[in-house]
Amino acid sequence: MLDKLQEMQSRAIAELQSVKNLEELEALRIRYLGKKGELTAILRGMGSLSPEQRPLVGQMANRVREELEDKLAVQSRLLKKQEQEQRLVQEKIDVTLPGTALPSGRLHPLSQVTRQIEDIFLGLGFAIAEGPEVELDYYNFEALNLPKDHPARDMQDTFFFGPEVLLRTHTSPVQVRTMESMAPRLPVKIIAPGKVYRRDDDATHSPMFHQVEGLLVDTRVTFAELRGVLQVFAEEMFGPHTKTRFRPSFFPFTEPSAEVDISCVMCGGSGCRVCSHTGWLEILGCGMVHPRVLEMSGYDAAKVTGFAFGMGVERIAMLKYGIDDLRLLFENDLRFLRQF
Ligand code: 2U9
Repeated sequence: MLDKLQEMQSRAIAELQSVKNLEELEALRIRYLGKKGELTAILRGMGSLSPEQRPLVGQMANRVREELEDKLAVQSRLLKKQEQEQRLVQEKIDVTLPGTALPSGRLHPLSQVTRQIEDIFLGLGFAIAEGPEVELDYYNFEALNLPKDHPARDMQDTFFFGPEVLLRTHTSPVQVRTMESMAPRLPVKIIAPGKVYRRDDDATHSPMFHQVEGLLVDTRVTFAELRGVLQVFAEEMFGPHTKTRFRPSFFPFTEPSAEVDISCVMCGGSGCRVCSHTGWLEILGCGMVHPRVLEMSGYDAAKVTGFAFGMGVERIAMLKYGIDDLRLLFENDLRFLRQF
């Protein structure tokens, strides 16, 4: 049995010299020292030995195991080093090469336009105000002088959660809430950007869209100042040659009220398909805040005046970028969005 062990050891050491990689080395280890390996098999045969021989063979077996384990460890380190050196030669990594650039994301065109509008009004001294999208009937309608029988209150136009709770149909409740919390302090000079909801869904209407409304309340605020502010806005948004015109209109919350057109962004005013050959494009509505609206939010209409305006962000974006279908803004098709 001692001879058998000796022979096995010599054979294992000889084989070890010709092992070419770590897989072969592991296979060799299992073959000789594994649970079902040769050494285990030899040790199993010890049962037939005499009590004198048994410890001798046991000691020898342990020595063989230790020696083989040492040699395997040495060979393993050697092979690992060789494989690593080979990889370094083969891979030839040039750490000075520039990395692979990741495509950078961008803001949705509606977010970009909203920020442009915000920047223009921030530059004019307005602050940005925000408020809830789920609103009370009082802030969305009542406080804005929209009487109980006004068509905008119809279920056809408004998403109601209950008799007094709804999705805001404009951002005006933000201005009402701001006035209510500030009164009687002056000036109130804010814009209210955000999502609004109306029960409309076709090529030119989306049930959710974005507005930016503005409000300036102070002593001696005039319609002339409203015109000046909106002229600056039009020029900064659509270019320095942009003209504006005001047409009389009606809103329950402003008196007088007006609709504002800009000279056509496509033809400059000479008339084209975009402006239906009128030379003008409607961009927003505005007016002097109705005295009843001022009073309801805690201001003395005999002492203060105010102007307000409201615009649809989708419409501004479509005019600015020449987008002809509102739905493109909501489909999230990257081929479209990547253009902005
Ligand atoms: C308060 C008082 C007055 C906000 C105003 C408009 C005129 C207007 C439309 C533009 C396109 C809505 O998105 S749209 O369909 N808005 O024409 N909005 S004046 O007037 C206010 C707001 C708040 C306290």
